[in-house]
Amino acid sequence: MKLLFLSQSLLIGFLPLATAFPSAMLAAAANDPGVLKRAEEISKLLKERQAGADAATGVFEPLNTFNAKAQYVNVSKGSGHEYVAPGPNDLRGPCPGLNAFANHNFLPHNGYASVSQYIDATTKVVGMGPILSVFLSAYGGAIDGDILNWSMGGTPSLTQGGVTGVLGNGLIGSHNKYEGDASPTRPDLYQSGNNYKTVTSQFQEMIDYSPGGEVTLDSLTSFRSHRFDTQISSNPKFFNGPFTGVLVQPAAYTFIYRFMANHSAEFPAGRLSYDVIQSWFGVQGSNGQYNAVQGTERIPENWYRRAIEYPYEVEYFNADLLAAATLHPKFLDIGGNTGTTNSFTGVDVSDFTGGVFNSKTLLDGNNLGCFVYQLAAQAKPDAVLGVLTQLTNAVGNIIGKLGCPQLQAIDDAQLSQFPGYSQKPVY
Ligand code: HEM
Ligand SMILES: *[C@@H]1O[C@H](CO)[C@@H](O)[C@H](O)[C@H]1NC(C)=O
Ligand SMILES: *[C@@H]1O[C@H](CO)[C@@H](O)[C@H](O)[C@H]1NC(C)=O
Ligand SMILES: CC(=O)N[C@H]1CO[C@H](CO)[C@@H](O)[C@@H]1O
Repeated sequence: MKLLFLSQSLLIGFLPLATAFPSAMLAAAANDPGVLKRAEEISKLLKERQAGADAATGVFEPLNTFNAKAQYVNVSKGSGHEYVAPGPNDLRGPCPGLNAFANHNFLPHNGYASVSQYIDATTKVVGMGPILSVFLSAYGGAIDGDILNWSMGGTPSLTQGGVTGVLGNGLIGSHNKYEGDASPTRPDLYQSGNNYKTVTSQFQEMIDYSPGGEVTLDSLTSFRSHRFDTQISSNPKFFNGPFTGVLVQPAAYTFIYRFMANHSAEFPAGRLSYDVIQSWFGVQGSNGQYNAVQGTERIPENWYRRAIEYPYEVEYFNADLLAAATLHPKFLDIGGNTGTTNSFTGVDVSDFTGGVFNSKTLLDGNNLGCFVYQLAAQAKPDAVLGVLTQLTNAVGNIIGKLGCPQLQAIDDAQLSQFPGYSQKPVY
């Protein structure tokens, strides 16, 4: 049995974050006493079936605070953020949000950026909460780059990333570490040979799952369930990883509504029309005759981001994660197909985590949040996590805040039975 011991600093909890981060906001969020109360409220709504996948919306966005001036994102001509299509030397990858940011010069146009630049863009342009943003951005540095900088596409060339660019393989090269299976519009790596090009038919299916002209969190959650089942029945190497399946996969679905929807006084929590999602995903043509062109993701003109008062922070994301898993418990099944289609086998959560978590209590309190963020370490078993200060601080900040039971070790040998895990990707 191979045990991975998590570094001491990961377990301590509150460590100061680097000064570059918006520390006042972080401190305010970390001291918020309402976290558990809100989790209870949401699980009550779900148990009583008074709400669906969007149960968290009313709890986290109780008031209409729409402010057109503050939420408007100006991408019109002369703004400095007009759309510029990527050239052949620009890095673009599986994330439509980051691709769009680079196309609009909210991130460097070549697609290679520093952790601070990712934090700045995600918090300002779409209202990602600072703690979630620091975590996702720092994780990119640790997994995909050289800690300070990373590529949103593939491996940067020397000219794209300078001498520091040679260490990481970018988001495209992070299969099972950041990038995973059953994505909304991207294919599974071991089934299709690529993990980042938008598949037109998958985009069309997402629209078909969302009748009535708009895409909602409910429609996206049903679509995710369908994608999950489709990949089990078609990809012999389908793998639902502990981190990529349980944390990144839900983000790939909830971010669509939470970050891409347009906001207005009438729809303060957002309304995501076909036109708006089409632009964000870089899809040409019209319903029934779409043509997706990965890399051309675009922020629509006249678009209003989420409310300034209600950033999409860790607890909000966790609540969405919990709601989706309550509706479809299979989302939490860590495991995969064993080499043939429809052979999905799950690992025992309790065995996997040395008894700290088990599948029966995973949906209680903050257990699910604690589980997934501590698993962030699992994705980079070869690293001495103690030296990855940015990442360990970010994870420590989250698990300290959630009051987590301490995960001492992960038995990742259990995953070796899955070809989708044991096969090493070639980049
Ligand atoms: C630093 C912040 C971010 C990081 C590190 C990140 C990383 C990733 C990664 C690794 C994937 C691939 C996941 C998979 O295999 O399914 C992904 C997909 C995705 N991301 Fe991001 N992302 C970030 C911010 C954003 C933002 C701000 C948005 C929305 C504006 C966004 C929207 C999406 C969507 C919709 C997908 C799924 C694409 C598809 O398969 O259809 N992301 N992101
Ligand atoms: C958006 O930017 C353009 C170019 O700078 C400017 O002319 C326009 O007034 C701006 N729009 C708003 C609503 O601020
Ligand atoms: C966003 O909503 C406002 C208010 O309804 C509308 O004027 C604007 O055109 C919408 N933007 C997009 C991109 O649909
Ligand atoms: C090559 C490159 O872009 N390096 C950058 C990495 O990040 C640091 C810190 O933000 C920058 O100073 C470098 O220029």
